[in-house]
Amino acid sequence: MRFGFLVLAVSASMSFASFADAHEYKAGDLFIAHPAINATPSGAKVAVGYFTIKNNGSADDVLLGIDTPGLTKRTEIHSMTMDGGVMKMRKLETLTIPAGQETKLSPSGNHVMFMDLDKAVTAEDEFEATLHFKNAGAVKVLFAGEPMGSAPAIHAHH
Ligand SMILES: [Cu+2]
Repeated sequence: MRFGFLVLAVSASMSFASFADAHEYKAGDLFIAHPAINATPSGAKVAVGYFTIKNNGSADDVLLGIDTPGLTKRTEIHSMTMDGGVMKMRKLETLTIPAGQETKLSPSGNHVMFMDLDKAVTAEDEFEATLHFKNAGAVKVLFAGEPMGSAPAIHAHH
């Protein structure tokens, strides 16, 4: 158990240091706000992440993939659709970020899915990630833990 305690102590001090940041990122024409990851119950194998991207440019960009090596080797982009009253998630190979528009990822729409987790995510966690865009290139961000159930799960209005 001593190992577990050390891991907790390290992640707590990391999040303390970086919470002072505004938690927004600019990369070329893209403005990325508040990458968040939902806390999970213990034993959960997946966690949901989301953020908002504003594309201020005149060309579409494309999100090609996400790396989160400190959390999992497998991070995917998913769509969420209602099919006969059942929510269905599908893996998207890429996600287009249209020019001049704001693209919102959320637990009830397109989202990031962190797969094959071997430990629970807490609201105090933060995970470094690299977002890979076709035009804007590689963008380093932090996914900040959100308390369980804090996200608007059903409530998506566009
Ligand atoms: Cu998913």
